[in-house]
Amino acid sequence: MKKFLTFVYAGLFLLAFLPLSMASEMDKGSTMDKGSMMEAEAVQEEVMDNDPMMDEGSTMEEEVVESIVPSKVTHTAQAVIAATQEGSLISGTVDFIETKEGVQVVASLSNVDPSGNYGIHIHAEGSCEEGGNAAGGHFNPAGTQHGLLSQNGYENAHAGDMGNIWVNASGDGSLVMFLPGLSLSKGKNNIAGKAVIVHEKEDDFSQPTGNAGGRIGCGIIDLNK
Ligand SMILES: [Cu+2]
Repeated sequence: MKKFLTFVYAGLFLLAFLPLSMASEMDKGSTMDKGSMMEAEAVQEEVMDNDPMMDEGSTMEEEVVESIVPSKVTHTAQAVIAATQEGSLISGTVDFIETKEGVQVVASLSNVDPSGNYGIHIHAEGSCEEGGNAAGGHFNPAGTQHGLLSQNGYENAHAGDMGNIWVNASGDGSLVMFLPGLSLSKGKNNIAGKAVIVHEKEDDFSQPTGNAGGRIGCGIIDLNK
């Protein structure tokens, strides 16, 4: 019991002070290693699960997204999405903005029909050949099950599991999400040079890959020079 309380207090402490300490760490120019980041996030999630006051899971994520300031950006990249099937007009961009905390994803699609959710993932290979099939399976350096990275984390989702992008009646879709622990420059979660695949159906998060069907759009994540 005492151990558990210590754990909870440590979590609350991190929740209250982590953003501050992270900011000061970065101002000093020192690097925060990924292991301790992941631990901190695991503790945060644990506390949130146990605390009914913190039921709005998206609130923290939105705060992180809003907190990205240009001076903290370390790398950026863009995948230009093009159709993989003849006759399809799908187009768009997926921008990736790296900070020391992770990568913000800003996706924008056009000419997608009909309205609905479309699975969107980072796949393991950097190729859009063969109708997108050359992109291989989901980017999954940790060898985990399929899920939604922003909710399930690296232990229960592939690093490439961005989930779905909602397309409206005009055929336009947009998605903004922050993925802690992804990188454009180093480590096993480096997504630079990988392919983004847009699927023909919704990712229903079933195993092994979300049952999202064929590949209608593809683009390679190219670092911006
Ligand atoms: Cu996919």
